[in-house]
Amino acid sequence: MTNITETELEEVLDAYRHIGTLKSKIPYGNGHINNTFLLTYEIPDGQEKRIILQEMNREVFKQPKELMENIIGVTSYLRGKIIENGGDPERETLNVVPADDGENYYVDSRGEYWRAYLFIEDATCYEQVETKEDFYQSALAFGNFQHLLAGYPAETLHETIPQFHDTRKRFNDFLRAVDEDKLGRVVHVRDEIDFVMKREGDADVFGDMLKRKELPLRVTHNDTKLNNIMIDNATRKGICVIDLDTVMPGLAMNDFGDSIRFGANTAAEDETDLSKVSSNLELFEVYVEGFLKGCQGSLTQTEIRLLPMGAKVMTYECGIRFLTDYLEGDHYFRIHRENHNLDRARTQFKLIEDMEAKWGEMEAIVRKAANK
Ligand code: ADP
Ligand code: GN1
Ligand code: MG
Repeated sequence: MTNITETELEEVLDAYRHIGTLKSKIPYGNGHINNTFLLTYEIPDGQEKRIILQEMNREVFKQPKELMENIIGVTSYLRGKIIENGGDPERETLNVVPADDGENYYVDSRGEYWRAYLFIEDATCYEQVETKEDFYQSALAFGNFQHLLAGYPAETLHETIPQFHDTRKRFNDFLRAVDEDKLGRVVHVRDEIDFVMKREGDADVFGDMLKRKELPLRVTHNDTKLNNIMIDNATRKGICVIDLDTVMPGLAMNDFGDSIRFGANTAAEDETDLSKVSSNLELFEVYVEGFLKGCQGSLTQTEIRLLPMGAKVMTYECGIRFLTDYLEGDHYFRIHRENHNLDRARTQFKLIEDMEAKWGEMEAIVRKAANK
């Protein structure tokens, strides 16, 4: 990710002049990966039009053209489904706005890739759950997203980040970072390293089952944080799933699990007071109910049984990724303060301890919801 100057941004804005007269531009959102701006234009009829402009993170997404092919493929497919169901395709999926030259992305003179989306109006991205009902609606929407994409030709999707949720690979990358200790930070995180090492077995649970063909690969979102869904301000429904950069073949439990990791946390992902961090079982329960309903009976018994494991594995993997990035000098996740990735890793490990203490209850909640 690069820091862009005003002149560099001007060049990009110049490539989208057909939208209207630019009134304002502000950095936007709390994503850790892309560089996002909210643009407000005046259009010929005198009205305002808002656009999301993003610089794609090229350290993370090495093949931006292929990434955009995925986005266009998936959003066109969803558009068809939304129209079939009588929905509003301008609000219920992302819509790429082409540049002046008609391309779906713009490459600036530094070689950085940009894209624009219609801004989804009258809807909100939450950083933390405010009501149980909102969380239920987000579960319904993420479950339904997976259900809607069940017929998508998975073989046409590019793998935008190879082995994205291969937890064993993440574990091995972590071991390498510890071994190399490029910044001499290992000495500060001995306890965290021990924590990860003790749970090494969790890195292989899903990978081993996949090898034994006990789990189906589905077209999944793979980044199902609460702030990757827009909740309609009026109806309070999960109106649109956004951040489609990682839509790839994956596991249902991981989509479920990443939502629990982030949304059922009683504190922020980067909370430094760990006494505030726990996994809320009431939120876990509503999410299980919403997700099963959204998937509309498509999950196998094995997948359902493994939902708690999905929550644990996603939290473990994410904790490992934050800690690895801390050890390697914070080049992957955007940070806003010193030790930010370490703080994020610590919240993940606290969540795991809490889930381990609540394991029986989590399994009972899933059994109850599955038998309803
Ligand atoms: P990142 O990969 O960095 O997380 P996202 O695509 O999730 O990037 O975008 C960052 C934030 O920008 C989102 O969390 C959301 O708040 C906002 N955002 C992104 N796309 C839209 C959109 N089409 N309409 C409204 N807000 C959006
Ligand atoms: C990143 O892009 P964003 O902020 O929605 C990351 C996820 C992590 C998450 C942790 C492409 O999500 O995998 O779980 O941060 N996305 C990518 O908050 O690596
Ligand atoms: Mg995001």
